[in-house]
Amino acid sequence: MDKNQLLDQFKQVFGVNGQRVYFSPGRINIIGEHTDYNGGNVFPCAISLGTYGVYVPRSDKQIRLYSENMKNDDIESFEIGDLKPETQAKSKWINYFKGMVVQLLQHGYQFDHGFDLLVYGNLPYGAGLSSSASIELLMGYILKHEFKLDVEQLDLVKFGQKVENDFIGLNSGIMDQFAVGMGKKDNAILLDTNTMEYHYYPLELNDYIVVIMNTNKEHSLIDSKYNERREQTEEALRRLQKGLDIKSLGELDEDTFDQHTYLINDDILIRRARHAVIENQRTLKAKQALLDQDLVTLGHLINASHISLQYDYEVSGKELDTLASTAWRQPGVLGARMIGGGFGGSAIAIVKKDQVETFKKNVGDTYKKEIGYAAEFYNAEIVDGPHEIK
Ligand code: GAF
Repeated sequence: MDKNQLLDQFKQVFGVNGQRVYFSPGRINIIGEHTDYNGGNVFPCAISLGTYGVYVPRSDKQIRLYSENMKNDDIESFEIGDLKPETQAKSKWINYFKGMVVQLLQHGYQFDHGFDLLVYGNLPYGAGLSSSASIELLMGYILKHEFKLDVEQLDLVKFGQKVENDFIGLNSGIMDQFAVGMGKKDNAILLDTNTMEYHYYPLELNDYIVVIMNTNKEHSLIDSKYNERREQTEEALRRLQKGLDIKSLGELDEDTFDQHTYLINDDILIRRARHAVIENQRTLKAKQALLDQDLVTLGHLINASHISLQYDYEVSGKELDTLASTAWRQPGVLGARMIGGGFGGSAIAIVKKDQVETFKKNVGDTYKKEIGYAAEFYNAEIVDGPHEIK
């Protein structure tokens, strides 16, 4: 839907003209998966698929929300000051919006009136492209601008993570909200989640582009083993701390880790922690490879990331493995891997521009044959974080 269609739809739903239209991106991650809650590095970018919001103020204290993506015509609403998450299944989607209002209220920000908001996402839900962070930061950005709040963008990012942790129940790290909130056109962001230091690096891939491959297997991280993985790496860290003076797995290099696995003394926990440690090292090497324009090495690191997520971290699955391994066999492919939490969702591949169409056809055909339904492909366009659409 373009801006005019969104405004038309707003008029039809709310009976008045929408005042402003906002956009918040989704994200991909070049490399650095399941490292963000282990004090490691991540290397994500914001993408042009995301969430739109059409806004008009109200004179009362109601916040009313309508989603173009829900399969019903219900307008959901809540009163500013109502701090409890929605529990009814049909209303739960508004918790990502409501959670952000609650976070801001809890941090002392005030809203003297409500508003109507129509939202529309072209980011497939459950596709591992961070539709939830996109929504949280859309709401944060709208609130900041409409109510002229003196709040740093980085604080909105942190509030978004708190919404996931405290309001939704997902013990996620900060990567998704950071990538969405701090996104910069044509750049990947290297974030050290230990120190929160970050740098932008132009994603210069010359004759290559990033292709997003959506398994169309919806994943819900809440129902998945995401929180369990986090507990496992935390337990491995506690055991390592008996002999090592470290605060996170991200502080370890490969050799030190290998010399101390006896402290962990559990095969599964060792594999989980090994992924976190080595993936962090891979992420730093990938940043260097990008700087050196050594795209072949970048591709190898991306492939190694998938293998580690598949075998050591065990967050992949038949669908993601089929996409990655089929992609690896195609001409003009430098690397491919699953991204995000896993168990479904999306993968990425770095593909030579003039081979992209053949790539999509070949991978699409094999996927359909092996999995039984179609995957979807998008060319990734790297964009800025949340903004108003003028
Ligand atoms: C999900 C989480 F929300 C992120 O914080 C991150 O841990 C990611 O999975 C895995 O790298 O997207």
